[in-house]
Amino acid sequence: MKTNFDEIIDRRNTNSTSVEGFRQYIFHDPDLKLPYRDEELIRMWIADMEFATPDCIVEGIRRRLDRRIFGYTRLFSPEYYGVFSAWTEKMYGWTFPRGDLYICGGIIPALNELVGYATDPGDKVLIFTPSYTPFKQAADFHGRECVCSDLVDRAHNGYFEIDFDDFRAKAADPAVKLLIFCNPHNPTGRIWTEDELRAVGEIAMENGLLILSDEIHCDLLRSGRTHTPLAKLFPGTDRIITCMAPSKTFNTAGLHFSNIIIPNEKVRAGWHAKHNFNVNPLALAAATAAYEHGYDWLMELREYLDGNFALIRDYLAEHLPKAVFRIPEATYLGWVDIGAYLDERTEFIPLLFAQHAGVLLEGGSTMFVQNSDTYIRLNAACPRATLREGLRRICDLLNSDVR
Ligand code: LCS
Repeated sequence: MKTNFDEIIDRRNTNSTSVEGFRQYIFHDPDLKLPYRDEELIRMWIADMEFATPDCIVEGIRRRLDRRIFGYTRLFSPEYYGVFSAWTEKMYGWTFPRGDLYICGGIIPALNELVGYATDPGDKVLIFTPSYTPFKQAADFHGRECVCSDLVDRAHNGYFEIDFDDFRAKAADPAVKLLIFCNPHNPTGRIWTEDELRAVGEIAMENGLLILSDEIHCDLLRSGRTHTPLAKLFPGTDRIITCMAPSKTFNTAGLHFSNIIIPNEKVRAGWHAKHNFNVNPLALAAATAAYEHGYDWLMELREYLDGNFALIRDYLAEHLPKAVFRIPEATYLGWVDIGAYLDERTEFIPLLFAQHAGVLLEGGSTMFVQNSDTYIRLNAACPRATLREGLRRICDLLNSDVR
């Protein structure tokens, strides 16, 4: 492997949300005191990586820096579409017309906009739960009621599925007009099968729903897996809006750049009327370099993450045998049911681990909307030594009397 993913990189004093923002973001308390110094904490929470962005991207940004002027920038030349659509063709066997591609400063800002263009007052928005909380917030933000369909882990072995009876019933509510769909799914790590994707699309469309398919995790797969864009299975439909980004894949979330593919005229009209089309020239250079040159690095990253997940599986099996965990098919996020070890007095799982283990992680229902009371989410995109120490602390705490 050319890349040294074991390297520990100092992120202090970079205004990193992971390093400096956890008090506000997780605990809503900028003055929170913990019995650990900040540099002693193991950070396994927010979904960015402890790995350096690949050199090819840094070089792409550097080439753009050398042009020295960073004035207003928009997507005019066909270069970026060519590079990104070549990536989607190579990776997923799917492309889309150039005119459908829009750039936004993040998928969350895009969802926040799109819910407004895709729904009217009184309409409801459907999501699967547990969910990345900003999906619900995008509905709340517009005053649209959010309807949740709980995923089910029938055999309680960490394999989550859609409850299609429940989904069908909720999609049939005439007020439900929009599905925000996570493909692959954060936090359960599922890559939905083609049959599942077809069923989701068919049920949604039979009931006249639009679908926002958030595919931000689509490159972060276990080795040998493939991603199927939902829109690939429904060629010709204008009812699926696809969101992808280089940010999770290549650890560039701070550059704020995402691809929003909008074939739908109504939604596009709203976007054209209100969206700010400017893009950050350094982010555009980074995204272009990523999709043009980032493939080999990504394959190495996948291999390293495979190893990290094998470590989590083995460590938990040995030290926390009653935890329920399955290596996720996608994402770098492990979803672990620790219900067998929790005391009913535990009010906020992240605080338990921050105070008594010095580990920052997300967990419980307040962080994943619902259907996640006894779960923790472990970000495995860190050097193996960091991961090992995090696991040790988590297991030691759960095997002690403190919880
Ligand atoms: N969509 C999903 C499904 C995500 O998981 C995330 C980041 C985003 C969108 C963010 O997109 P952006 O606005 O950065 O383009 N997920 C995070 C998470 O689970 N914790 O921290 C960030």
